[in-house]
Amino acid sequence: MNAPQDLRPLVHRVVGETPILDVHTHLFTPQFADLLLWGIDELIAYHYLVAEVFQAAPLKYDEFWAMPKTEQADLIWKQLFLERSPLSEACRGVLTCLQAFGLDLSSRNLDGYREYFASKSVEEHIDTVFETANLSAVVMTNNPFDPDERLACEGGLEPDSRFLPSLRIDPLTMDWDGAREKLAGWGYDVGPEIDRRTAAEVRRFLSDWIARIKPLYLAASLAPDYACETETPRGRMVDRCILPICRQYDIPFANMIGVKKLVNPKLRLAGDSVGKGDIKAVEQYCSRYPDNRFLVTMLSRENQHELCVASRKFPNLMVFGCWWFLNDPSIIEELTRERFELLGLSVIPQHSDARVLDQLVYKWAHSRRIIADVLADKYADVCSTGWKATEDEIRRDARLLFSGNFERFVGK
Ligand code: FIX
Ligand code: ZN
Repeated sequence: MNAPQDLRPLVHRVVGETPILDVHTHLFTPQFADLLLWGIDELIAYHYLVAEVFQAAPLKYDEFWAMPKTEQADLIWKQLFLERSPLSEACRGVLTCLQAFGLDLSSRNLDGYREYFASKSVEEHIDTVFETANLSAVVMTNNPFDPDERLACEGGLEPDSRFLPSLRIDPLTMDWDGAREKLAGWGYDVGPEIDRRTAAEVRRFLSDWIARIKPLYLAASLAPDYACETETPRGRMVDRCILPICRQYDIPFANMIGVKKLVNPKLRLAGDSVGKGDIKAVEQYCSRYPDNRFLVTMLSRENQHELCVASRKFPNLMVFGCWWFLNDPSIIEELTRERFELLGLSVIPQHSDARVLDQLVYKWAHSRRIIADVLADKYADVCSTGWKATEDEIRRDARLLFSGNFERFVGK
């Protein structure tokens, strides 16, 4: 039998050439003006690096937060890049971006890097980033409870084929008392209990926003104790409001399970942490609501294998991404291997979670390389039997992973 094909170079080329639809980001179209973060100071002052600089240097929270973004970036650059090597994934990511934009990393001249970004318009930079990262589109996180976001899209969303909408509704599942005050202020007749009238009004609120922004999915981040329950406020919200609306508009409910909000509030956005979720919640929702579709990502590494097994049991469950604290090379490789081995190509292997436009460049450069390596191993395994994988088939497979599975699952 002739030697199995060495497909590795071909797989890396095909994966690199396959445009990606990034299913979860915190990016915005220019319609949202300053809510779209970009440039070197936002890159360096990313909350991942904020957490790391407080580990590295004796800082006072209030003093740090009182600094303008450029001073925060100067301090982080000094502490994490100059006074020690930038080895963390978040630090490395900054350097990957600068390299991709053709900047001289040997200079380590932050003001010089700033001049590059200052010379660009946001529209021009969006083109540069999407082309460099080879993205077809990103899905935004559109939160109607954020006052700035509401203002920006009160009149509806200007369609933009590169920035696709999702509707993010955490306050409905995490803070009903806070959410209902806002809903009442917006003219929805809601009360403290999620009874028949209030549930109908919450569904009206969701319908109004689905009409306004036409989201590809509804999404909520959920605490580790998330459970399939019907008699708690959270359970009633999901059972009586969210899932019926998702069925009515035929869109998935994206569950991001396992976040512990603000374990250190003084770190603000950097203060969230992780907790192991209960896979029973995923199994029971998928089983009890067969007419709903669930996009699921879990934040704890300890939930990943059982999430893969659950996905084998329920066609209405699609696993996505290596979320947040899992978005590191060693864990991306581990998760991608077990997913391909248990689910074949029926998975959305990654999302970027980018909060700063430029991060698309590094998050996808790093992930593409790992996913391509694992894919090449899997093709080598099957081709060692004498099976042949053609370039067209590898392109077909890559398209499934990087856009097709998601587009089919959301009905795009
Ligand atoms: O809930 C989420 O969408 C999380 O991804 C964010 O809250 C988190 O801050 C983040 O950006 C992680 O990468
Ligand atoms: Zn996110």
